[in-house]
Amino acid sequence: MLMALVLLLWNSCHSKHRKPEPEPVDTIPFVPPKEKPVDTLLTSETGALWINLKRLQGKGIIFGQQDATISGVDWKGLQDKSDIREITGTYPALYGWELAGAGDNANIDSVPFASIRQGMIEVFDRGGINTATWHLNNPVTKGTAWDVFPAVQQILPDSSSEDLYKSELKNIAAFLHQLRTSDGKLVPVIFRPFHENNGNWFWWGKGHCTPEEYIRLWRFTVGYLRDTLQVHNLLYVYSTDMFETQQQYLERYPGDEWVDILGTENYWDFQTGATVSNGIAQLRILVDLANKRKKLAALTECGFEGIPVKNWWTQFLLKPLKEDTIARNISYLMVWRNANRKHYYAPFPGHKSAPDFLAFEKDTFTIFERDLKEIYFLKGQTLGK
Ligand code: BMA
Repeated sequence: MLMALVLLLWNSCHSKHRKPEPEPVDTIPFVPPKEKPVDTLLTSETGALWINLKRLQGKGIIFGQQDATISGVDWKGLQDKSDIREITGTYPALYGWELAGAGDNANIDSVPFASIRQGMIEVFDRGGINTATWHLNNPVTKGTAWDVFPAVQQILPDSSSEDLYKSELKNIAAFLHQLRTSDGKLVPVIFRPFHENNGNWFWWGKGHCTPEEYIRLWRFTVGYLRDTLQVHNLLYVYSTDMFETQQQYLERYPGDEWVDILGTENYWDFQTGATVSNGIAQLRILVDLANKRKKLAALTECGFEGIPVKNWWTQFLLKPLKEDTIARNISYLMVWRNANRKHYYAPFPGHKSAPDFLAFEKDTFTIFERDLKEIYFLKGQTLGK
């Protein structure tokens, strides 16, 4: 009897210590990283923005437009005006700006940097959010961002044109350091360099640099801005164009410690009912990846040029997003600029989608500037450690 008990005990202890079966590689447990921004020395307003965006997750989607106060259909130049406000009475909550050309008087779309600076400060003072793209000219050929000569390998540290690239970063940093309000606060910016990285139309895109080169470029850019040039008012967005799988999305991902927001850009899938579910499927992957990593997710560019479908805003964009329990957790979406009567992505007074856009704005799930509350203040919460 005693012997049987001893044997039983031995067996059970022993089996507990049996060498576990090796885990198949794809089930290695995922250890979520600590919740902290890329830059732990963020200014308090930038840190508050990051935390408050997290608090807003799932409560609504922030709506943005590129160049919202810089140009509209039939007008140009920074004004207290935006086509969106003409229709809804409020500005978008998020404003996109183009920083390529920093160091010169004007950006690549001929917008003076003095106006960009003033506009970004005004946005901050009104409680809106600024985000910036950087269609940096090809640093080697001096062609545009669309000149796909493979420059990345030549601008990486220890390469022939390293200094050229560093001087571009110094220009960007100088601009960002000057983004100060009258009471000395630095304006936070959600920075989205080297976007649509899986497309082949930019010099940093697929086919013009390897994933390893892209990743090195990204890490160098962030490290140089943050640690060498001491820029502490940026949140960093990594963004692809359309993709199909997690693996594709992550092909050029530089790692969790280098990214705050996971973005994607998709102009196609939301245009017709036939493909909307593809767009939603990608956002589901994005939100899932972001949540696991304690990051944010965003549809960093989308839209329908000319908005030829009159109920596009509520039926093709908002409805599918709102109805999907996962995709609805993206933090923001941004449509592109209203440049002229051919190239525009938001309605203007008299446009056939204007009434639907008004309904889109009135919906409780969209966040425009008047709906944003104290995004730069923290109430009893500090940055994650
Ligand atoms: C593109 C177009 C161009 C512009 C570029 C960078 O999509 O709007 O006219 O130069 O973005 O802003």
